[in-house]
Amino acid sequence: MSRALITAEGIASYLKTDKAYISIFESVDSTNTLLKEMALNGETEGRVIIALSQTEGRGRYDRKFQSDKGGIYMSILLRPKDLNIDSTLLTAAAAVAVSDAIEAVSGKSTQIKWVNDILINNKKVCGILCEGGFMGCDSFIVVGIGINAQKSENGFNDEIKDIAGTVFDDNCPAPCERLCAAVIDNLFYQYQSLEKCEFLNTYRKKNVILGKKVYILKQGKIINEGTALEIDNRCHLKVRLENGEITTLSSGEVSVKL
Ligand code: BT5
Repeated sequence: MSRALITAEGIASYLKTDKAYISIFESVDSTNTLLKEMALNGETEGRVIIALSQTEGRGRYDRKFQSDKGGIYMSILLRPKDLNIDSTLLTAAAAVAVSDAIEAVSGKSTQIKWVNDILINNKKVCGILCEGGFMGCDSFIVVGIGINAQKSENGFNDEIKDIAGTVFDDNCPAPCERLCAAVIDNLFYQYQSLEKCEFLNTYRKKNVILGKKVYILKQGKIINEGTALEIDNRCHLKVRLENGEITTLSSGEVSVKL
């Protein structure tokens, strides 16, 4: 398998934005953890940490995110002035940014699964974890993006081998630097135009969940079921429950059979 080279200079050669400051690490525990620490120590908006593997890659609810070599594990630091920007909205905008970037660079079509998964052919190729924090009166958000660019040496572990996929096929050098640059450019574009919510149309259109039967989960256990009706302007999901009641989910877990 030929593994793509990823360097900060290589990514910079494709970047359009001048707002990103990129550091690359061979391996870290979690790029989100590292960047949150840096944010608390005063790091400025636009710092991007990319790791080629993570030992403690995290998903939501502290779930593990398999982060072997072959993937791209990226965190981007934002310091929004507008306190109405919440992590659900930013997660959705980031999902559109990444899915557009993957399509542009790989030529494959992607779907989004509310709220934070990107799929190719119904397999999860990317997960997004936005985490916020405060430093005095200033707030920050770390946008964490894990992309299965290429297969790892040992493949996916048993837990995810049936649900996970990769963006690029084996045996040809993957344009990972171009993908990183496209993700960063798209994310800054979406972030800067967040109040216009331009991403919402695409987010709704690409979402595999609308109209489908969904199970609402809590700590991995089904607590209710219904039909996904719509994604509102705050990217919350409206679900009609079996008993006819309508509930709105702001985040959380839903499972859908594709
Ligand atoms: C996510 O959580 O999918 C968010 C993942 C965010 C990872 C990035 S990598 C850079 C930054 N640093 C971090 O430490 N994290 C962020 P969630 O929706 O909770 O999904 C987690 C679930 O996805 C797991 O329970 C598995 O079922 C599945 N999963 C784990 N690793 C995966 C992988 N590599 N590819 C596809 N699915 C995976």
